[in-house]
Amino acid sequence: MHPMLTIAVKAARRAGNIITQASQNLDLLTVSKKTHSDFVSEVDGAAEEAIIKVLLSAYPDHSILAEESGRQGDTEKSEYQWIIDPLDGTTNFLHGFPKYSVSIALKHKGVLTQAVVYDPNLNELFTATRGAGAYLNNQRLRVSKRTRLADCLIGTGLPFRDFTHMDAYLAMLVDLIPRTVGIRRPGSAALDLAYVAAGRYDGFWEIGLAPWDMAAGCLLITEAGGLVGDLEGNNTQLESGQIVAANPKIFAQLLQVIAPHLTPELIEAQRITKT
Ligand code: 2AM
Ligand code: CA
Repeated sequence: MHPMLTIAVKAARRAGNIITQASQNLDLLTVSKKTHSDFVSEVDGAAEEAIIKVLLSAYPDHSILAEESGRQGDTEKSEYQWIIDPLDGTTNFLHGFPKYSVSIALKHKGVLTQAVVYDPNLNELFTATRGAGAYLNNQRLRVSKRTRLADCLIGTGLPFRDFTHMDAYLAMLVDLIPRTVGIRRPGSAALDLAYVAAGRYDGFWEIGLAPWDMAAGCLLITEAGGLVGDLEGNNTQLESGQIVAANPKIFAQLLQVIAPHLTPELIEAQRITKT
């Protein structure tokens, strides 16, 4: 295992332990609201602190982009940036709904090179190193082999905070439901993307994500032989927050169903981030 991935795994497991311990006493948690239906607990903060401590004690010069504490370090000076979501699926966690994960990715000179998504409930550790493949625990991952959208299980996320694109999103959903065998919405985007890498889903799409929700999942998918892009298939997903991911055959078919429902506003969001 690449030494930087080993450190990331150590950090993810440490965060996982904090989260699991707290999950046994959910009633004791102090919860606050960031915005509408966007919650944060002290567990998010404690897990993030533990991750950053492990990463920075190994690599003190690296910079950080993390969900709760934002940016740390100088991205101009450091070639390395860790992108961290300490608890992806906080709402699920707070409800005792066991679909949440820890997500840690590393960018080197702007390119994703290491990825970890850890599910503490199933003890599933998804890892990837650029050029060296994606793994679930010690098993090599490949995206699914399905070639017809009609045979596919597709994951998504419903808008929960920003409802600007609700109508366009619902039009995509309505169009996709009868064209697939089913749509799922568990609520941890990082874990959903890991499931695309593992071939559990054949594809996934969502609007309005943050880079820490997606960074690790994107590398897992490409290293498992899948494709990731924005709603037009371009490479702006980390900036625009609009993402489509799938095995290579299904990727094109998903884009085709989504295309008629793209609004000027959705396209504009992808253009702005391209430059
Ligand atoms: P978070 O728990 O780290 O905030 C899925 O739609 C993504 O949106 C998740 O990765 C989740 O990340 C985020 N999210 C935040 N609030 C949510 C909510 N109320 N319902 C669903 N997802 C939410
Ligand atoms: Ca998240």
